[in-house]
Amino acid sequence: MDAVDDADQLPETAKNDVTSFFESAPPLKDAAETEKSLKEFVDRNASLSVNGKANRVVCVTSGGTTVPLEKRCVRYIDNFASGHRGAASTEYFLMAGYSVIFLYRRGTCQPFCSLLPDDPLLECLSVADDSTIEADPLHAETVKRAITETRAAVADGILLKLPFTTIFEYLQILQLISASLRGLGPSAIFYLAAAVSDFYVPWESMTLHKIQSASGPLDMRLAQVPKMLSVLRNEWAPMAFYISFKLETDKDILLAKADMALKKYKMHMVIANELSTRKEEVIVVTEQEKVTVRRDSTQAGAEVECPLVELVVDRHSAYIKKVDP
Ligand code: PAZ
Repeated sequence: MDAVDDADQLPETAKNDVTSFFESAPPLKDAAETEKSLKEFVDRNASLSVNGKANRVVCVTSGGTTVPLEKRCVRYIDNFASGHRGAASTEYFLMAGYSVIFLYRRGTCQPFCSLLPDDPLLECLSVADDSTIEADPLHAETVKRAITETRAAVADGILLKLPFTTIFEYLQILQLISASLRGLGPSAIFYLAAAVSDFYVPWESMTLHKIQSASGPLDMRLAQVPKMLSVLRNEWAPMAFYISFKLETDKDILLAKADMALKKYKMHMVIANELSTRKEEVIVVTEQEKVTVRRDSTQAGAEVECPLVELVVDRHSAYIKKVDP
């Protein structure tokens, strides 16, 4: 039977699904190295505590997870996420005094790099007469900012960047992050902006070699990714402040789906957005309110993440006051 008496506990089947997902996943490369950097990062931020309260840390997830179809992966299922939301939000959280664990899809947008052209290596660098390489004057300021801001944040121990590609890596690293943030209690935020696959091919049923087209049309059954948000929220780091995102292309179902996620996963905030307008506006859904947050279109370069992060910081402060006065 699925149901349990205590609403705060997860049904046994959900826990078993999660356990078997992790047991059958390929081992995470560099797991020990990731754990070590997380420990150093969190210890450092705990030591930066003010008035006995830990420094605030946010885990921002960004970009989309891939679903490999072969173990020696040639083909995979992917999604549209560019990582802009996560990268821009990271900048605003850093400006607001938070430390950020940036869990991002390899190759997607990076904090402080949004103004760089598409091919920064070829477009931002030029070769001088004496063959030295220099920044093209047109992009010099942007390049300088990207390098200095990123390096300073990493060197100061307030930005930790952790890359993922597959759904397996994403969930494994998220579990490590939650274990290290658990001790920070309400000072930690999970800001889950990544677009995470709902379906996957379990590792044990995946073919080793490239799928051959000679065998005719591909008939493949995908399993459902276990509802990791429940486990994260209820078991891995239950005192943290949770913000998940809900993306739809049909605006008629968007708010109902966001409301459902709020209740089902006991999120503190769900950010509802539509694919085509996601850079212009989002709707912040909480138990008490629905607030539309818009980009300031009168300001060149203004981003919706600026007022959005401001609102999140405000609600997080109220949460900390409530649970840890
Ligand atoms: O990465 P991006 O800036 O292109 O897009 C951001 C987003 C739409 C992926 C994010 O706002 C979001 O809604 N993430 C959750 C998607 C989902 O419903 O799974």
